[in-house]
Amino acid sequence: MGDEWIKASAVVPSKRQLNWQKTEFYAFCHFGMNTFTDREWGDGTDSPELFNPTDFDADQWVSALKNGGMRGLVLTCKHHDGFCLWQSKYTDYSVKNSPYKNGEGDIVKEVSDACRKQNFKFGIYVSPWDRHEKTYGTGAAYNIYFKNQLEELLTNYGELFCVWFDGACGEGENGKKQEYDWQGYYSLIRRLQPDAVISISGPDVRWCGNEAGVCRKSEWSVVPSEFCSNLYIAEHSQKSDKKPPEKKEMTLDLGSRKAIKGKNDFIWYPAEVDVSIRPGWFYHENEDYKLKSIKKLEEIYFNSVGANANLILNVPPDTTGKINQIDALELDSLRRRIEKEFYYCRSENAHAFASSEKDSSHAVKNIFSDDDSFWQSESDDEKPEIIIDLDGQKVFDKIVLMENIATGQQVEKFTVFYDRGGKWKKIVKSTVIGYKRICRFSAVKSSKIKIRFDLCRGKATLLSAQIYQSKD
Ligand code: FUL
Repeated sequence: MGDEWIKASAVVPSKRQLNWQKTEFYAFCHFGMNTFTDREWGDGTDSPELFNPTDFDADQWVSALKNGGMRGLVLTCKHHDGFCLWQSKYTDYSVKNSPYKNGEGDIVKEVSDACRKQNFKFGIYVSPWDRHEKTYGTGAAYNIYFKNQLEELLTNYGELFCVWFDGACGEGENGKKQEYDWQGYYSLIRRLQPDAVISISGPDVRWCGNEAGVCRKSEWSVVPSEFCSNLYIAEHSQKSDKKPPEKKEMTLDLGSRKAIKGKNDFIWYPAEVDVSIRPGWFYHENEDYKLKSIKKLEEIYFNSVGANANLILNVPPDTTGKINQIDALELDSLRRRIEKEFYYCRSENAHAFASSEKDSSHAVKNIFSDDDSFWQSESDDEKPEIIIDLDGQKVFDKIVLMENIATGQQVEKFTVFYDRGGKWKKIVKSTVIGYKRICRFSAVKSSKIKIRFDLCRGKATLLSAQIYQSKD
């Protein structure tokens, strides 16, 4: 006991997890029966006749989301009401019995085609909890049904970057109880879409634990494997549409040395922050003027993408079948605002010096390269330091650090200083870095920066360090 952190330091991400992490910011599109019934959770009894987008335009979705700075989208192909947005062979409760394109339409096809056309990643949300399907709650029969549907989605719509399984279930104590064949679902996905991550009720991506848009201050991607158990996930997921999980309900420390004491088994299980641009997940006209402010969205962005988590921001298309202009405009402003934050790159002509380098292929100059090369300290360097010379006095208000997570997550504590009249002055004192840590502070003017790695598990690494100034 006491050396759990050594074990944790050896855990690395899979290739699919690495690729997912690089996606950083993408959209959730909640669209389905609830869009037309003005509800959040349907009970599976609403007539397919109600599903009737009058001006459906998937290209418009992708353009609007791309213009918001996002890199992909995840579509709710089937929500808890069981209504399918594709022509499933296994149920009548789908678009085939709706007026949309006289029952000939396939929303999943149109959205996935639009994504591919615009080089946008595409992922699927399929709710395991199904309130329409009769076999739900009977065990094997429902599992066969679910796997059949999954197979349709996994084979007919091109490459998927993510399969999002919701842990929510509102059946309650006396409701139906379905034993899900999780391992069967997962092996089907691995076989048919080996590059897709399985998120939330799955082994690849961890739900941050709330729907308020915040992750932990110290978000570890390596956690004890118990956090990936389906039982644990179900217990912490939503049980009613009235009360979304809040931040105060989540466990605040999953991965620190203290938190992992006495644990034996660790996994790479990075966090995703899921939050909606509107109060609800589905479109409701009466929420048209209740969008989160740009300031709030920007804060969410920095506190997720900038704090070692990915951000899935829900933008629900409206009853016409388009992303509402209000949301599209907001996304446009958000992208502009974030671009302004990274207006000047102050590390363009910079040089770096390190207290140690493992060898010449792990030189500190690698932190400014765009490729996969990275810096690594010597094993006997207890408190490695990097000094960045900015090539003259520069004003800056941000430093973006990235560990080389392909070799694990190592940094536990670090401090950043700037040179003020020949003395080092502290500007940032923080915990984990992980994939990305965006440190923001009031603008300073200086020609040098020092990064000190105060506590690391394995050897400190940096894939990249960039210094920015925002435009006023
Ligand atoms: C929750 C669901 O119950 C909500 O309706 C929504 O889909 C959200 C992303 O997950 O658990």
